[in-house]
Amino acid sequence: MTPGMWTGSILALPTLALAVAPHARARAADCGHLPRPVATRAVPNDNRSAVGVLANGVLTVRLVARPAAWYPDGRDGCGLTVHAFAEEGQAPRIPGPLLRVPAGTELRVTIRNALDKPIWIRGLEDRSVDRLDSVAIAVSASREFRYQATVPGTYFYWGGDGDAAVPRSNVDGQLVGALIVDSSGGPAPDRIFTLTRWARPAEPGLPLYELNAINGLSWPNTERLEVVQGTPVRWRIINASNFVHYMHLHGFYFTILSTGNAVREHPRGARPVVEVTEAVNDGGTFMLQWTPERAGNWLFHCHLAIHMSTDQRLDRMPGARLAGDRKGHDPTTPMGGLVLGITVHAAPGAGAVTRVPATARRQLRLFADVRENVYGPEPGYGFVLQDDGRAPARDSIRMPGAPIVLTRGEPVRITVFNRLPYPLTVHWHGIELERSYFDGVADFSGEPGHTAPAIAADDSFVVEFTPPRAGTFIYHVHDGPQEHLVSGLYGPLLVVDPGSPPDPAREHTFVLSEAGPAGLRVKLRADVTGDLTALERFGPTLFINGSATPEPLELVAGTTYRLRFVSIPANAGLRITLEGPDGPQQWRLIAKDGADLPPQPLRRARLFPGVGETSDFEFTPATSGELWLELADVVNAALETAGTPTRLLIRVRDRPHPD
Ligand SMILES: [Cu+2]
Repeated sequence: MTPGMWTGSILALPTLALAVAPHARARAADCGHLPRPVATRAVPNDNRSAVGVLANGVLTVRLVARPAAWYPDGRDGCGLTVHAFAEEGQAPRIPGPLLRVPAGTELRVTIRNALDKPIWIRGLEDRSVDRLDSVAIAVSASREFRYQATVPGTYFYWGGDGDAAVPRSNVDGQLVGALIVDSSGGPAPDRIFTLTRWARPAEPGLPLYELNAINGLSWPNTERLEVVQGTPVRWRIINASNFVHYMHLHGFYFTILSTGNAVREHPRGARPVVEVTEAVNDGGTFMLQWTPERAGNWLFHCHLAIHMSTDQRLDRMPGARLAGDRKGHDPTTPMGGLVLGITVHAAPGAGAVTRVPATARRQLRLFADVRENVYGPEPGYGFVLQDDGRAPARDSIRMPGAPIVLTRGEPVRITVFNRLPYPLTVHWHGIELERSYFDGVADFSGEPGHTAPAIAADDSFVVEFTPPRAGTFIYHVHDGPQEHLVSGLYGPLLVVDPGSPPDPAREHTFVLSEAGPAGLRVKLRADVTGDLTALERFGPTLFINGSATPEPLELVAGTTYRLRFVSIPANAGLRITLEGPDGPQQWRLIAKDGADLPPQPLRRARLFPGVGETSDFEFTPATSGELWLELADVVNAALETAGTPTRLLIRVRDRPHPD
């Protein structure tokens, strides 16, 4: 959705060699692959309390930049030596101490450099400027930053080597802190979540590796949020890293109140976007608000498969004893990284969810199947709906999964049969489920003490819900190795208004994904080596509707179509364009993530779909001729593409004349 984001290199190439028993479980983490940190342990910072002394309109703070031992996987996890900020005389904090003041406050922030190199500080100045200055502090020197904070907003400050426009993912990647300037009305109750990143320095022979954290911690050690049903929640998200993230909320829509970066915040004003996934660029910020209307356990996470995978945990990095556990399902926690768990407690007096008897529900039977040798020697997976009295053959797969078409307000009961050789989870992406038990996060969805397990091999699981909103949604495997997703475990989920079934003559759905596990790996390898020619040699690395060579489509000139785009790659940055011989076509965005939008202008037909976003457009081809829908792989922050795009030919016919 958001142009300007970047979606290039995913710096992790998991080793595939070592296999461990699927139920192997580290007690204390095995950290022999990492040097033992020697610095003082950093305290994870939940950004709840600001530091400094505020008196007579002046905030006085003394900070020190120093080495710190960071434990993103919690007390018993592995540690890294990084650079971090501390209050003078206190333990270092990751992320750094929160600075929070009312607009008009004078800040007097002293920073002492206790690192063994000079550092450049950014972000400690008023936001009446267009770009931030870097201010150097020599080794062992101190410097006072003194200014009046006049512009309210969600900002951050950071240290690093010279010209870094955003914090890098090197040893300085945790040398960042949130800086909030509240408007004169005072702060609304909120929470602040800072996303930071670390990547292992490139070394010959070592696979590149990255990890990401929320307020200094990686799932399952991230804070478990406790909120009360019916009470609105307001969060400020600060992407203090050099990579884009696609932040997705389960079960609820949120409203974007503002977006911005370290310099500027833009309120969204009268026409806020309502959605379930927000792309936040490197160095970007956003503020969201949502109301947890339904009790239970829910998630907020980055939808990049790699950023929510166990690879994010230090005891799973390449070279670690547990590395390479790619095929097995880890029952203790099948995720890691940028994942927050939220428990919504029932409001006092809130009634139970009304139960609709199974017999009053529309019944669907959905099979997860496997077929050998679909991607070369590798199997393909797929979701198949039973459409007559008999179960489909065990090796019948569909790419992408069978479209599931539901009716708004009609209770449905979907029995999911797992015919894969390992446990399965299915998430109903964008659906406002009444009960989190059906949400598809293994051993988490449900209520504390009553959670849904993964669906075991050759077992089944019944999912019940009543979709309250018509739109374009996704269903997909949730936890587990990203190879499962890209091998076919995703499909479009359409909800239509009662009495308006989808009109195949007037609407088309395009599911966008990676070209199977080989396509995923060639991309990861190209990212790691920086050698994009591997992409060229491979051919198309992306699928439109499960194919790198999709069938042509026929449209009729002068007819208005609804085009639904479902973006569900594991990690790829995508660009969609619709062009004819005379150049780009024009279309009108009508819905995002399944939520209808207020009237939008006609725009150039180009889209940078984020991972886990859906977009619906209206398109009216003007004249007969040939058009191309092109799906390309975005490889850098400048939104440049590389490799062989996947193209779908659209033949536009003249409207038949009545004669
Ligand atoms: Cu991410």
